[in-house]
Amino acid sequence: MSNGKAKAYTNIALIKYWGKQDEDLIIPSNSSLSLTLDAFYTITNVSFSKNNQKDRFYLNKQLQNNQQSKKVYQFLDLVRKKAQTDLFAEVTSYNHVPTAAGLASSASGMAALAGACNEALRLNLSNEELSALARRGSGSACRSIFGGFVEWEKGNSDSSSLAHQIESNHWEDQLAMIFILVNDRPKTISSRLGMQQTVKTSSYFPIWVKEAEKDLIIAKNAIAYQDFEALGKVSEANALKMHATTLACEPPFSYWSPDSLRAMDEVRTLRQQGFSCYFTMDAGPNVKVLCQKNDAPAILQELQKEFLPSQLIIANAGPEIEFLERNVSR
Ligand code: 2P0
Repeated sequence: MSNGKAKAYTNIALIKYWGKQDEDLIIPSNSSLSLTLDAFYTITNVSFSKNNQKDRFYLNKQLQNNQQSKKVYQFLDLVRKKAQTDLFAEVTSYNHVPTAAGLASSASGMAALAGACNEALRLNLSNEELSALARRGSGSACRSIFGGFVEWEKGNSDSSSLAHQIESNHWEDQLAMIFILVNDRPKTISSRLGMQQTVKTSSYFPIWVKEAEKDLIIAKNAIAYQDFEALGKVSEANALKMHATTLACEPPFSYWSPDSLRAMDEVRTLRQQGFSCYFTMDAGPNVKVLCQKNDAPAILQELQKEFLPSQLIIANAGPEIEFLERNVSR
């Protein structure tokens, strides 16, 4: 039996990943940039044993059915091939996401699974190699291997599409992200499907890819100069461009709910009042507000006038993946 355990933190993209050039290998059409956060994480234990008759996946103590386990089982097949083993696995995962947050994260989940498999099967992968492996589970997971600001270089092959940390002199420690949870219903279009639809049918997609590459350069410069306004501005603009692609799909769709619009409007109003804050949004209705740590209490206080305390969560920059245990007996 061999056992491995890892803890990985979620990340939120400031320059988004949206669209794949290779669906099977999960190679994106554009490079992306994210901030790893401390507030949400996954701890995963995996044990490969000849006593297992088949793969099993438990999430927060609940045994998941085949449909819910599909991505996990596909990932286990991949690592078995890599490690040249045919042992089945039991995967036990705990998602540390505040209840009703609607933020179940494939990024931290797949990164933790990749890390746990690396330990259990003694793959001895570097963090860069682990990033490329995690990517095969879920694209955004490759960024959760690293802490702070992270760039996922799109690359053009299985081994060249991976993430790395961006040197920032720990500037990320001065930033914060406030989550506005506007809706906890399960999303109707998964990000995987939303991207597919966009690549296939959105006339805005080719423009998106070009814009995202330009935005990435602006964001990296902003990080290099520790220019918060520049980083916030390009992040907000990039999120809006990503969401614009969905409106140009056939049929069109949107991840926004009425409350998302209300939250975005609130951020713009706060800015007009002199608060330095910018929003971003992913493949769901929640709105995330990027601000500087020193300003976070005052911005939170303003947001509390519009939203319930239970709808607001503050996150700070988070660390790289942590390997918790390894136990091998043969
Ligand atoms: C991102 N998202 O950069 C973008 C922005 C959602 C919107 O990465 O198909 O769950 O497994 O590679 O990683 C979510 O996409 O998709 C995502 P797959 P994933 O964070």
